[in-house]
Amino acid sequence: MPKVTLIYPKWQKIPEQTEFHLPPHGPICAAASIPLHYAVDFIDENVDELDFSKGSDIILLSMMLTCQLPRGREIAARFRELGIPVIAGGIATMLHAEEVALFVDTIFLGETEDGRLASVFSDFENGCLQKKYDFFHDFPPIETVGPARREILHHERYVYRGVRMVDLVHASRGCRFNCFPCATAYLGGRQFRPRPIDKVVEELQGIDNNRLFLVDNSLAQDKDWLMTLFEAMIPLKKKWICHPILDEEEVVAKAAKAGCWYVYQAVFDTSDVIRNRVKRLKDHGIGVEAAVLLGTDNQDADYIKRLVDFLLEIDIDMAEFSILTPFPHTPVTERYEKQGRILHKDWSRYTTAEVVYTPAQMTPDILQEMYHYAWENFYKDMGQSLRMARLFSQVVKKERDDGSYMPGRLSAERTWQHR
Ligand code: B12
Ligand code: SF4
Repeated sequence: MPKVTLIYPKWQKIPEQTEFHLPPHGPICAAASIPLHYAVDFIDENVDELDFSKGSDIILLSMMLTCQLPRGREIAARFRELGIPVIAGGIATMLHAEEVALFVDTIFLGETEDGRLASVFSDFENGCLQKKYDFFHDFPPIETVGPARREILHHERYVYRGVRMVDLVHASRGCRFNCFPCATAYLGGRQFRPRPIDKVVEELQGIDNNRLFLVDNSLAQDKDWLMTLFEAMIPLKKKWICHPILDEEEVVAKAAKAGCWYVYQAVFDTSDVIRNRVKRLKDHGIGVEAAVLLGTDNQDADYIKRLVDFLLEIDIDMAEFSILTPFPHTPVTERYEKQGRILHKDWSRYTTAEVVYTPAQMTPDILQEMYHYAWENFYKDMGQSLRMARLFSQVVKKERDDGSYMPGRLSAERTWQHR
């Protein structure tokens, strides 16, 4: 049986974050389009060892983040020295297409479904692999997106303190908004592409994990579809986390009923809009993790201090601080390029933990200090593990209440909660 090695290169995590790894989603979706007569060996370098001597007929390199590029380049070079062809795909390949094309045999731009990746394999088998397969914005019909191939993951490695990590799934692709720090508008052409609800339900039912992460860009794009999706999810009793949800009472209430457990909510100011949004979620028993971008043009050091005070005041459950980073093909980068504010393009340092541009109202050093200030001060009185434990106790309670709790996890969770 011919063999494909599918590799997700490692990168430097934000040092302040709790050290855990989520199973990568892009690669296992791409894997679902690999012809079935290939054996697939999946290596997520963040948790698996990559052995260059193991042998493979072809390498698929999947890169999501800009900071994966330097390692992706090293991996590609080693395999190409061994005479094994390397095909790159994924979000970072699309965002850095010209650069990636220089270090692999073939770049694949776009999504793999509806025969797109199968055509590449057929060229490979016929000895006529091309340099570039360009399906960028030529999206496959959304109903051709099937379940991700989760069986290729080494599940036992996505465990933190004895607790199995969430499994990832998406109910839609694309996003119709165009926020300044985000590449999604470029990647998805501002088209919201919801999957048919029955396909989503079928995929959810097939996942042997009660705890999920709906990685859709935004669950605030189409109210009717959302309400139907949440209604269909209620009987499944899955518990899930997600990016922002449409901030309307009936939608949040339905999300909670459908098992929403906590939300990553972008917090960009100290307004009543944010305060009320967080309150609404919490009133429905949904935890909130603030995703806080530091260094926008309206912020100075005092602003960041006020933001941290505000998060504590509204009793947000968790906060993840990241430094605004000018990733390629985002509105903010276009502006900073014109203004000559980008300091360098050493992609390994584009981790969002390091300042790589000149902020408007602070020096880069002050912004860097304020980043550390934010992490330290938010977690000063209650550390990350304890806050995480509080969130976990909420999900355990929900599971106990509706009978979906898996008792096998009990001891691990007790240990976690008492740390
Ligand atoms: C889900 C997600 C996450 C998840 C990732 C979970 C995981 N383990 O996979 C979480 C929430 C953890 C996350 C974190 C971050 N993320 Co994020 N994330 C996304 C998001 C919303 C969706 C990605 C996804 O899964 N899509 C669904 C899959 C199915 O699509 P796909 O990956 O494109 O895969 C398809 C094709 O590309 C192709 N394909 C994939 N691989 C391969 C390989 C080959 C060989 C081939 C042929 C094809 C192929 O096949 C797939 C099926 O068609 C994107 C936005 C977006 N719209 O893409 C941002 C995005 C990728 N994230 C981004 C960022 C900035 C981050 C953070 C740095 C944010 C932060 N400051 O914390 C962190 C980094 C992690 C960390 N802290 O260390 C940026 C990347 C910017 C960049 N250039 O690096 C994006 C683009 C959003 C943005 N702001 O612009 N993220
Ligand atoms: S930040 Fe979220 S809502 Fe805004 S464009 Fe990106 S994915 Fe869409």
